Amino acid sequence: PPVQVLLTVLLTVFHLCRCSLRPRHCGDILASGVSEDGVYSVFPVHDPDGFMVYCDMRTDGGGWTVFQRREDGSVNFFRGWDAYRDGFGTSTGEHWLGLQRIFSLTRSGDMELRVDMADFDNATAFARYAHFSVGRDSVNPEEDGYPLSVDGFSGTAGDSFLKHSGMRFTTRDRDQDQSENNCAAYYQGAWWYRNCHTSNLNGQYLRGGHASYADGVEWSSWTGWQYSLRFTEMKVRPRTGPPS
Ligand SMILES: [Ca+2]
Repeated sequence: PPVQVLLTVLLTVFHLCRCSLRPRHCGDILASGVSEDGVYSVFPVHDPDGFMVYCDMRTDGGGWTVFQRREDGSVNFFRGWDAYRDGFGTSTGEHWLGLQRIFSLTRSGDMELRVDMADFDNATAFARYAHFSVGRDSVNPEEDGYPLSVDGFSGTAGDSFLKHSGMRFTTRDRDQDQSENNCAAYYQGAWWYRNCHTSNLNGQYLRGGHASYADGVEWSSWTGWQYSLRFTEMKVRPRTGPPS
């Protein structure tokens, strides 16, 4: 009947407008017709003030909201709790978006995670996880330590993240890992350490092979514990792909 058709049209238009004006994440921005990589404002459902993010609109269909990037060692990643909670660096370069924002992005929908990586010989690999969230079941995510929930691996880099699922975030000044030491201090990073890690993407930017053990930008299933990657990027989008 015409009334139902009209309603469907109106709802579609309303949805498109809402997504264009107040996109929740880069997936909404892509769905509104924008397909250029770059920095955009997003407004997660429970974060009305919004914030700026870098959108990867090309990789595997695009619509990825980037929350971590390493690429040249220009930004110091060996920082304390407040910095990891609030974020640091610049969206177009090396940065960490911040645990509170990652929580905002992943709390309301079922997001997938993609980790893109490159070494110093221009080889690339990726890891993808069908389910990813931070602090999703927490009443107070910061008090809870922004626990990681990740599942459903696929990709070419091998899995170096599943063993971290369920762990709280540890920084050099807030030890929430399962080691008698502080894994962040020991491995010069900040991560959802257990005892201690199979990946350390916020470690020191050591530029390829290094003599020290596991304190660089490591993804052990791809390059072991003594190779610091040239490039890493962590990004999320809705698991079912960009909404239409
Ligand atoms: Ca400890």
